[in-house]
Amino acid sequence: MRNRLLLLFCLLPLAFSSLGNSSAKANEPPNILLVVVDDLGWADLGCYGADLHQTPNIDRFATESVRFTDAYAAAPICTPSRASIMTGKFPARLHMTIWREMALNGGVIRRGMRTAAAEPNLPHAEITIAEALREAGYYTAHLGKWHLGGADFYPETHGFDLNIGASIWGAPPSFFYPYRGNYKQSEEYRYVPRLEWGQEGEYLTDRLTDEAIKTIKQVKDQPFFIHLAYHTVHTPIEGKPEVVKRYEQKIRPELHHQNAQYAAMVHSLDENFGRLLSVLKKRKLEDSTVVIFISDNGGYVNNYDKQTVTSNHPLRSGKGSLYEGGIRVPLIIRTPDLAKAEVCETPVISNDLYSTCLELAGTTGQENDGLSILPLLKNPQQELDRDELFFHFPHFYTTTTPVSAIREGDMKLIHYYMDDRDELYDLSNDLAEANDLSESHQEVKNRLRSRLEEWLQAVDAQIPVHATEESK
Ligand SMILES: [Ca+2]
Repeated sequence: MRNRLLLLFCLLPLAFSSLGNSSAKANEPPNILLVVVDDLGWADLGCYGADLHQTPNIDRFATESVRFTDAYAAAPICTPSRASIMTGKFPARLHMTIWREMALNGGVIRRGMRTAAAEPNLPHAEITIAEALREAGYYTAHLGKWHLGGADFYPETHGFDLNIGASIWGAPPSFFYPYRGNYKQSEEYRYVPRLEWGQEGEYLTDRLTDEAIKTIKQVKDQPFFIHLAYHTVHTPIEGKPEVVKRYEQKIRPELHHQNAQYAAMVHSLDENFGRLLSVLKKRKLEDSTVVIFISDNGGYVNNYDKQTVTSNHPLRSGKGSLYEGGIRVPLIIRTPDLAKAEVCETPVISNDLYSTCLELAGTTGQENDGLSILPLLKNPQQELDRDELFFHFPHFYTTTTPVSAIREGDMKLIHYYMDDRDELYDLSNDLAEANDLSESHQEVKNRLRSRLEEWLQAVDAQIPVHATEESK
């Protein structure tokens, strides 16, 4: 892998010069707008088959872009997935496998198993995507959710010129100004930097978009990297009342999606993404801006306010799980000069965004576990020089017990630590992971299991242990 990465870095200048010359500023690094949505499920958008949610702006954007069917978040929850985007590394290698509040507790014993210890903060030794881009002359802005550490690890300490809204918290207590609401679990005030001044009734998704538009307008004589990390569609599930009403009228028993509040959140996300795109158009920045749209993990399938939040149908399970519903996410990328209106089925992973963005910018960052997917943006029918994807979530969540997984081609093995059990699925004909082949395909199972073990060792993954074995 290391040799491959070094080779990739050597080829970077060549790749960049062949990006295309039709843009107004040929051979100048493009602006990069990276939109990360929180907990948006694979099936939550119209262009991915949503049946209740209406997302005309994102759907239209997909027709101008490459839409990935097999894109993965590197983890089934927020913090590790976001760390993978910032560093290009697997969360297992970073030891960032759970959110900060849990990581601060150390490994905890549940159901007789001690979960892995984890790193609560994004280490400063990492060269983040923002640091590498700033070094290359970019203006770097973070807006919205961060969740990668305490105040000493905020975006401004990790290469961002601007931080709007990032704090230690993973979610606002309310999506309505002043965004702290009546937080039920504690009396704490969740401070949200630079969003202090607002209007009564103001909605966080609108506000973050306003701030992003202001940022786009303010950047002069520099390409920009804007990391717009919407808090939506994470809990609390709160849509705008007038939009919720509209979706309440549309719900039918046969639909997979049944939550009007959530549908309204997705609707507002789409509306705001549309606003961003029209600002780029109006300011004639379309020819010089790469737009990337991704979610940080699968859709949340638990209840909120006594109602199921979303469905990832046809995928199994959701956030927290290593079944497809927990890790497969929407990913859509629009480049000025490369492929349009294409669908790419090659598996890619959130770590890949690091090398992809840096290659687009004509620069390099640190050695990492991802690959630039620029070849797929030129020709979406291509394959990447990579046989496997790996996942490691050594913790409990409502949807899972501690677990690791490997996907090789269409075969996927999931290993559960509590009962030392493997499941094997063929995604080519069993997207729902309903038909466990571990008994009938022992040879494949054993091979994938040993590849998984090799990888866990290679990245120094923290492994959960049975509490009874600790004293041995
Ligand atoms: Ca998330």
